[in-house]
This record gives sequence, structure tokens and C-alpha cells, in this order.
Amino acid sequence: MDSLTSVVTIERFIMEQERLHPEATGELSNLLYDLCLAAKIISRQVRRAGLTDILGGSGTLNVSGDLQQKLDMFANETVRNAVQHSGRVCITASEEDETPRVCPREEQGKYVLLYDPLDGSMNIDVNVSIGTIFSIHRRVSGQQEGASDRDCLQPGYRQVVAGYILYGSSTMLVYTTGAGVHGFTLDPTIGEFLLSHPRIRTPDVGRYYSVNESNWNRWSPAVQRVVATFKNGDGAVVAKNARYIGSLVADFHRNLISGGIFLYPADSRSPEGKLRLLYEAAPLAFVVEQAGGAATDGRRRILDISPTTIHQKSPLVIGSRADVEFATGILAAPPVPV
Ligand code: AHM
Ligand code: MG
Repeated sequence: MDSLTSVVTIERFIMEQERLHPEATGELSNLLYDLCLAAKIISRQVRRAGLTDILGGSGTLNVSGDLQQKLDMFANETVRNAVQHSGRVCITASEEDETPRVCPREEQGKYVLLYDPLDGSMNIDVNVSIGTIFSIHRRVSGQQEGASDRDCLQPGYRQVVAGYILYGSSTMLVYTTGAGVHGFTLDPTIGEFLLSHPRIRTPDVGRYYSVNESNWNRWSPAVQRVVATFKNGDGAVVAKNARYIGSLVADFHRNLISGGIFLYPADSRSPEGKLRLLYEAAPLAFVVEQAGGAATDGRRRILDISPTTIHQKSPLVIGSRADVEFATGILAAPPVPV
């Protein structure tokens, strides 16, 4: 039996963090508790995915053209329902919703929630890890004018919280408020997230490179050079092992803990890459920077990009600092004239 004194629940951890900020009103902490509840509900449903008729495609397309899975929609609603009437959030934007959802005027709070409800959902049917990614901003609209897209279209450096929930061999919640990165593992027997990975730091140089190499022929020569260097090694760069799950949260989490670089570059079919700036790139960039890593779009720091549209895509190069700097050095260099 665990001694309760050595167990730090996420509630206790959040409360202790809040005490460090006497000006805090508790709203952000409560919003995090709301997300924990959503995470537990989604986790329970993911664990039962093979057993219930919720499994399988619903036959509809989301705004980016991917086939939506039923569990995607369940997760989407669960997160929205957990926060919508809390009085803590004024607007939510989800990868699965065409447009942001404005909370009822009288219930609009001071935070903005952006999320990818079930990232990697094409992996559900084959029992591979998936995840939820979230990003919280302060609202910028006034109470009078009401919440709008403007609240969602903020650069990543303005995030106040970002994190993800990984439904893997265990369910983990990892988040940052800008004071380091902390990971919690769900103990399903008591239904609590327990602090398991305090102050996560990612190695400066990674062991792994993660990229969908089937896109090779659609990449620029610069991207090909970066990937070939990670694969084969070259001078100061030691060859790495390849690891690619095809679930961003799972690939990102492995590289965060073990060290590595994940790339989803632009290619001739997807000139902006595949991943979404607001729901995927920016929150994970905040997490990785807080763990000592880096994230760019190949040229710019992800957190400095000002979004112009809700579902904007961005190339993503993210992970161990030295590896990201090496890749960005090549990708940002002007092309050599032929
Ligand atoms: P999703 O948010 O619709 O699930 O799509 C994003 C997923 C990421 O989890 C993953 O990194 C990527 O798509 C994989 O794409 P690909 O199959 O092109 O390698
Ligand atoms: Mg996604």
C-alpha cells in the first residue's frame, strides 16, 4: 500500500504551484482540473475502444479532409463539455470543429482553449497509442465585444498552459505553465493522476529521428540532406535510430524522454506540412522549450509565429535542441544556385 505522504496527486501539485503565485485566482487551476476530468473520461473510452461499437470510422470528413473516427468526436465533445459552462473559458477551437465555439455570453471566462481531441486517431483501429493536445491562452477580447477568432489567433509564446494526454501503455498527462514540464501517470485503480515525471528535461542530443520517410521523393533537397544526415551520421552528427509511430503525441513523448527529433516538413503535396499550428505545433513547442529542447518550422521558432487562420498548418521540426538547431541551420540556408 502506498504511503499517502509520498504520493503527489495532480490536484495537490497544481494547488502547490498556485500558492507560488499569490495573485492567482484559482481559475486556471480549475481549468486544469476540468481537463483532467476530460482526460479520465476519454482514457476510459479509449481503453474500451476494442470492446464497444464506438470503434471505427463514422464516414465523415473533418475540416482537414481526414476521415473522422467516432472516438474523435467523443473526445471532441468531452473536452468541450468539460469547460464550456465552467465560466473559465470564453471560446474553444478544436481540430475537429470547422469554426471556434463561443461560450454563452454570460458564461464567458478569461481563458481560451485550443485542442486536438484525439491526435493520431487513424491508429485507433490498430491499438496504437493516441493522444489529446491542449493549449490555453488568456483572452484578448473585451467582455463588451465578446469572444471571437481573435482570441484564438495568438502566437504560441503567449500560451499560459500547454500539454498533452497520452493514451499509451498507461495514460499520462504532461503539461507546462512555463515553470518546467511535469508528467503524471493515471492510476486507474484510484482514478487519479499521480506525479511520476517531475521536471522533465530532454537530452540536448537525441537518440532517435522520427519522420515519415515515404515522403522522401516529395521533399526538398535540404530536407533530404537533413534526414540523410540523421540516418547515416556525418561529421559531428552521430547516426540515429529511426522511430516513427505515426501518432504525434506518442512520437513526441518518446523523444522528449529519451531524446530525439521529430520532423514533419513541407513537401510537394503539402507545402505547409500536415500538422496544425494551433493544436499541435505550438503547444508541443511550449512543452519542448520548457524541457530544454527546441521547435521550429525549419526557419522560425514555432512560438514566434503569428497565426492568421484557425486551422493553419505548419512544418514542424521539434525535439532535442542540438538536433533541431542542426536541421534548422540547413533548412533555413538559402538554396545553393545550380
Ligand atoms: P490527426 O491529428 O488527424 O490524427 O493527424 C495528425 C497525425 C499525427 O499524429 C502524426 O504525426 C501524423 O498525422 C502522421 O502523418 P503521416 O501518416 O502522414 O505520417
Ligand atoms: Mg492531430
